[in-house]
Amino acid sequence: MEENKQANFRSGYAAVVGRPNVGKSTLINSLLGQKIAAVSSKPQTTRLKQLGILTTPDAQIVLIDTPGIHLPRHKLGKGMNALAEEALQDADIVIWLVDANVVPHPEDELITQKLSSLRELPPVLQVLNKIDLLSEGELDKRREEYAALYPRVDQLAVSAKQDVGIEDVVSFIKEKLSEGAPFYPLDQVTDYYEREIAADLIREAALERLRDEVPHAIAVRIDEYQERNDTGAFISATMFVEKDSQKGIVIGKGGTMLKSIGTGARRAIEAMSSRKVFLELRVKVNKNWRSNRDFLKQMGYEDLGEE
Ligand SMILES: Nc1nc2c(ncn2[C@@H]2O[C@H](COP(=O)(O)OP(=O)(O)OP(=O)(O)O)[C@@H](O)[C@H]2O)c(=O)[nH]1
Ligand SMILES: [Mg+2]
Repeated sequence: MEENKQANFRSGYAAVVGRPNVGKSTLINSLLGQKIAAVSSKPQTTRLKQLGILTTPDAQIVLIDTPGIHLPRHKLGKGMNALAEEALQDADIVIWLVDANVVPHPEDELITQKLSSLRELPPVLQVLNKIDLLSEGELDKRREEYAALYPRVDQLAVSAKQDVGIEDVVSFIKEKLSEGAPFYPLDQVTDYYEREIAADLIREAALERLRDEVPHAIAVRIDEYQERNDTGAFISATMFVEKDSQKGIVIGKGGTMLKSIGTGARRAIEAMSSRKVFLELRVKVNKNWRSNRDFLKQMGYEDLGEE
């Protein structure tokens, strides 16, 4: 019996791609039933490829979260697109997420192009997200508009935020995967270390509280991450911005903004790690870091500085 089960085990990589802000990271958190990826209402929250590993009794689905595919304006943006394309090349199946509330955008056509240029075309599932925000009639219209972007594409409709339709996505992926052994230990949920997730949760807290270009000019470096058994964890981090004026905005009048970001981030890290956290945050200027290849490398955006 046990052997039989093992023989039918399926495994593979599912790349989750789409325009910025359509809900890719939310979908992955929902599929996993826990928060591993930063989510915010601002586009370009995800900067790196992050794995979300979903293991069930009969399958292991390695979900690849990717930065939103967009029209880039600096080295960081170009590199982010390149990472999303790399994920497409590694994928056994592509989950193409779109926002069902808006009509297709030129950036969606960019995705059609990228898919068409792949040498080996994996199965593609188009997932229409955020259906909690629209009516049945509108959804039918949107299905057609998005289907027109890609010949004979399979579609499902979900609300990643409200966990609606998520099981169907899992079933669809499982059906398309080939038999094979798991790639990762059965209890592993991501390839990120807790400190990397913490850095992203700090950035998420800043993204939610700041406006315009400021939040995107932030990079977070964890300087210290220490377990203190009796009091939880001590984390010290630096938020880098590109200009003095941005530093002022991030700190806020009398330090109120920095305090609010710190409180929000601390709560999110506590929820993620199920223990108390003491968080120390500071802000520094690193002029135009998003175009600085060495700094991008230092920050772990490894290959993002390449032309
Ligand atoms: N109403 C509603 N909002 C959603 C849903 N899914 C995601 N969102 C919201 O959409 C925003 C963007 O979500 P993310 O998961 O960060 O989107 P993303 O595609 O990963 O974005 P990038 O990493 O910036 O490319 C957040 O404010 C989410 O709460 C949904 O099903 N319904
Ligand atoms: Mg994301």
